[in-house]
Amino acid sequence: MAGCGEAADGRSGGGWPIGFIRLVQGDITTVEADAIVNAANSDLIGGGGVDGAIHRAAGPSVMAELDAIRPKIGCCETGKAVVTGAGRLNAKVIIHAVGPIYRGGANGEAELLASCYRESLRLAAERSLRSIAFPSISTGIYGYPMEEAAGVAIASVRGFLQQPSSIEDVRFVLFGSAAYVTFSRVLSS
Ligand code: AR6
Repeated sequence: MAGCGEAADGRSGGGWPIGFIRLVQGDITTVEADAIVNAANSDLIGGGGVDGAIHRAAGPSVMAELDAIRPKIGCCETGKAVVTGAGRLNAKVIIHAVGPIYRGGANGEAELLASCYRESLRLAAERSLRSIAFPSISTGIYGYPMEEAAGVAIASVRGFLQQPSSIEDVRFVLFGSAAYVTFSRVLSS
């Protein structure tokens, strides 16, 4: 299903070529990108949704790496992320970002969600990676309303892309047409 819809937000400024944001409707486990972002939980123990799908598709090496990371860091705070190899995914790394559980929107959710995107981009840029694919973090089991989440996600990525970095291609891989249409509307507004 990947690639059945696309919208793009190309930007350049000050002579420095900065990244493109693209929207794709589909399953992130089928996408090719230097970094694939997972919507993880702070225990890094896997779960349902895109987390379950990524672990199933990537294979056991990814959980084995998380098993080694966990004792060193305890847990991954909300808004932060950790990096593993990508197992069988068509990627160099998986960035496991922990989004906020939505509790009405007045509990710092937007800043924590924005931080997930910034941290993931920072970790990818630190590794000189060029392309990164995100799911819509927090909008499934964690209950973040899609329209609000899309606004935060796109603003956060646009903010990051204002600075020079290795990142050229940022894709949101949206599961289902409702998510795709919502992100398209927000991207073009
Ligand atoms: N490709 C792209 N997007 C997907 C896919 C997929 N294969 N599968 C689901 N989505 P969720 P969260 C979308 O619930 O809300 C897990 O148990 C989905 O439609 O995966 O951040 C973790 O372990 C939704 O729009 O993540 C955590 O405990 C978006 O991905 C918890 O869920 C995020 O939905 C994290 O909850």
